[in-house]
Amino acid sequence: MKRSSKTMAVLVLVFAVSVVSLSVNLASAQAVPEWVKNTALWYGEGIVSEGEFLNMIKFLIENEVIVIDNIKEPAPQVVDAQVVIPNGNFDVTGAGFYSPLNLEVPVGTTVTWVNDDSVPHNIQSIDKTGKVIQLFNSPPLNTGDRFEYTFEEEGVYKYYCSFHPWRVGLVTVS
Ligand SMILES: [Cu+2]
Repeated sequence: MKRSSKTMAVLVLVFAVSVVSLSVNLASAQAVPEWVKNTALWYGEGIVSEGEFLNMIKFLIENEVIVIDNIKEPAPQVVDAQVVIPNGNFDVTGAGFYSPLNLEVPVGTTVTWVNDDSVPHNIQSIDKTGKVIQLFNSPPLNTGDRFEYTFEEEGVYKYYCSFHPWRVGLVTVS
């Protein structure tokens, strides 16, 4: 009798420890509905069918009680279609190249240029020989100003700043 009550005490202790760690794990999870617990119990006892048990798990996934990361739809790829004109871009000896110097985007992307430099710049599309063409041509952009252009056709597009013509950048559309 004494031995069995000792065994009981150990069992209770083990049970208590496992209950504590379980409730800690579940502290941030959503509550599991009572009927789900019953379904699990009844499934274990052979009262409900495997189909019902699996439906219950489906319910838990659909209602995000169980979250499985790789089942979720991949988020649409956000194309970073921004070109920063960095501080110091005006300086012919500096390294203030457009960032990125060659922006690669899919067809239909709207590209935004942002002037982060302390002086005005513009964006002028140029042909292969460096001559300005009327395709995407911005007014002077002061610090913080933006300019947008949507590229509807594939190609490699060159541009420069007419104030600082040594600053040539590329947009590659594919
Ligand atoms: Cu410039």
